[in-house]
Amino acid sequence: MTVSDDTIAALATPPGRGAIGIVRISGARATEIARDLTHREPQPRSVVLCTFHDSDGEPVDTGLMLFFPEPNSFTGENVVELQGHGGAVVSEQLLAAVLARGVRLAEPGEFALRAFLNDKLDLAQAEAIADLIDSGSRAAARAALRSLDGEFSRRIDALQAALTALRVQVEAWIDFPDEELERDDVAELDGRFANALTALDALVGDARQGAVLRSGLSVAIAGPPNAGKSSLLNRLAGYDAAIVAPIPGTTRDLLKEQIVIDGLPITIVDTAGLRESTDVVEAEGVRRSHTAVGRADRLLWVVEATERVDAVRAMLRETFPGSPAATIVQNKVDLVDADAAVLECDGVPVVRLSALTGEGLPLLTAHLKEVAGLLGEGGGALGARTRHVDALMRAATTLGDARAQLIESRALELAAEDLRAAQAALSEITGEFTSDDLLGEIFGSFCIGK
Ligand SMILES: Nc1nc2c(ncn2[C@@H]2O[C@H](COP(=O)(O)OP(=O)(O)OP(=O)(O)O)[C@@H](O)[C@H]2O)c(=O)[nH]1
Ligand SMILES: [Mg+2]
Repeated sequence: MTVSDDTIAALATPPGRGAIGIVRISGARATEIARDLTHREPQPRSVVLCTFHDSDGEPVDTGLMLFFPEPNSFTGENVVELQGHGGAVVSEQLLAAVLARGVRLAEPGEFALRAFLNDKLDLAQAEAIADLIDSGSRAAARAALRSLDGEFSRRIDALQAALTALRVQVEAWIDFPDEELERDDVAELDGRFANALTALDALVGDARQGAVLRSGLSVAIAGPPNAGKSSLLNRLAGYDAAIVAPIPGTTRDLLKEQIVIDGLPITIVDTAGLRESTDVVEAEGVRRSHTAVGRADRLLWVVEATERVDAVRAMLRETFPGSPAATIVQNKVDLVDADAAVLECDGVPVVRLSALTGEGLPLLTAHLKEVAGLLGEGGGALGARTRHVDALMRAATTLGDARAQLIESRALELAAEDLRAAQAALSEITGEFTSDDLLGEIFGSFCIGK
C-alpha cells in the first residue's frame, strides 16, 4: 500500500440495488470536484440538494452533497460525500463522473489509512472499525465499538504513562549511581510494578475475550463409533444436521456446523467414529477425523456413560499426544443411574449428558464458553485481535522481567532495557511504531470505500 496525498474516491455503499448509493471523495481537490460536478458550492457540515453531472455536463442523478472540511472529517482531509440513488448503474455512473475529473479510485481501507496517518484514530481503533463491520454477533459488535470509542487505546496509554514514570525513576538511578537505593524507594517502586502488572493482566483478559468473540472457537467432536457424536452435533446445532443411526460407522464425512452461544461463534465438526476399518470409505473418514481433531481448538471426546473416565483419559493421552485440550463427554446418561454433571478427572474436564434427551446440554455450552475464556456475557470484552493479545503478553513478560531485574538483582540497566521493550510492545498495538508491511496487511483487508 502506497502512502500518498492525492485525492481519492470510492463507492462507500455496497454495489447493487439499494435506497442510496454513496460516493466518498477525500483530499485537497474534493471541493473543486464537487463544485464542478454539482454546479453548487459545498457548504461546510451541511447538506445541499443538487444534480450530479458527468464530465460532459450531462445529468446522471440527483441527490445530496455533504461537505466535511479538514481537519474535522473522518480522514482529516476535505471530504465530500455524494448521496445518489442506489442502483448498480447509477452509482457506477456517479463514481465514473468523479473519477473522470482526475481523481484516483481509493484502495481498500485507504480512507481509514489516511485517518490513521492524520492522527484521527490510532491503529487499534482503525482495526476496530473493520472488526465492527465484520462482527458476527452482538457481543463482538459491542466489543469492537468499545475499542473504536478508544477504551482499549486509553488503557494502553495509561499503562504507557505508568511505564514511562518507572523508566524515568530507573534511568535517574542509573545516572546518579552514587545515590544509594533506599529500601523504601525500592518498595515503592515494587508497588508501582505490581499495579502496572495487574492492569496489564486485566487488559490481557479483556482483549483475549474480544479476540475470541471475533474469531470464535473451533471444536471437533470425536470418539468411538456409535457413542452419539452426531446426536450431540444435532443438539448443539438445534436441528437434524447429521444422520443418526444405531449402526456404528454411520458418519463418514466431516460435517461442519456454525453455532453462536451467547455471542461466541463456534464451529463444530462432527467426525467419523474412530476405529480400525477395512472399508476404504470409512478408513478415509477416520483419517479425516484425525486431521479435524488436530486443527481444532478443543476436542470433545464422546464416549458412552458406562465408560470409565480414567481409562479414557489415559487412552486420549496416548492416542492424541499433540492434540488440542480435550473434554470427555460421557453421553447417554439417560441409560445409566447417574445425573448430568461437570466433573474433572486428573485435569481433564468431564461433562456427563444425554444428547438424546438434552439433559446436561447447558452444562456443556457453559463449559465451552469457559474454555474459550469468555466469562459472563463478555461484558468487559474489548475488540481485539490475536496480534494485540500477543503484544500484551510480550509486554507482560518483559515487565515482569524488568521487575525481577530491579527488585531481585538491582540490575538497573537490564531493568531499563526490559521496560523499553515492554513499551515498544504496547506501542505496536496503537501503532506508534509500525512497519509499512503491517499497515498494508491491516488496511488491505478493509472494504473499498472505508
Ligand atoms: N439413549 C441414548 N441414546 C443415544 C444418545 N445419543 C445418541 N444415542 C443413540 O446412539 C446411536 C448412535 O448415535 P449417533 O449420534 O449416530 O452416534 P455417532 O457417534 O455419531 O456414531 P458414528 O457416526 O457411527 O460414529 C443412535 O441410535 C442414537 O439415537 C443418548 O444420549 N441416549
Ligand atoms: Mg455419527
